[in-house]
Amino acid sequence: QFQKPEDAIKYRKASFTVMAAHFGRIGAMANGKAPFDAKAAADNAALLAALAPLPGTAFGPGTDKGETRAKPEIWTESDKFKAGMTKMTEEINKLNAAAKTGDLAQIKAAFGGAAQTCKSCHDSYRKD
Ligand code: ASC
Repeated sequence: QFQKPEDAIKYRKASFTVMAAHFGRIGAMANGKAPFDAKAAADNAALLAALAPLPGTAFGPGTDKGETRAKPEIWTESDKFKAGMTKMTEEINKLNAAAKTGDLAQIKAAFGGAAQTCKSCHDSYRKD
């Protein structure tokens, strides 16, 4: 799938970067820092749902070294790491469903759940 380990590392970082941009746009609305725009929320959430499965495909063998903050536990506890990635995609799918309703309260709740899954993997598996 990737020619070289550094290609996988670039790919996963790029996908997280794009996800953070779209997640942040919903977050700004959820946190009252930007006016609520139901269509923008739904568009951003739909993109996120498409993007969420991507980064997890790029943590294969040999991608633990190089320009990465990935901790070795990703590979030594790979079942737990994969479960975290699955949980993240599930919470993003819930956020997408919430965003389709156009109801800000539902979006806020789902945003919080999704953000928690980002944070928990960062706490366990990312060097600061
Ligand atoms: C974001 C972003 C993250 C998560 C995380 C949630 O907007 O870029 O990595 O939310 O900060 O705690």
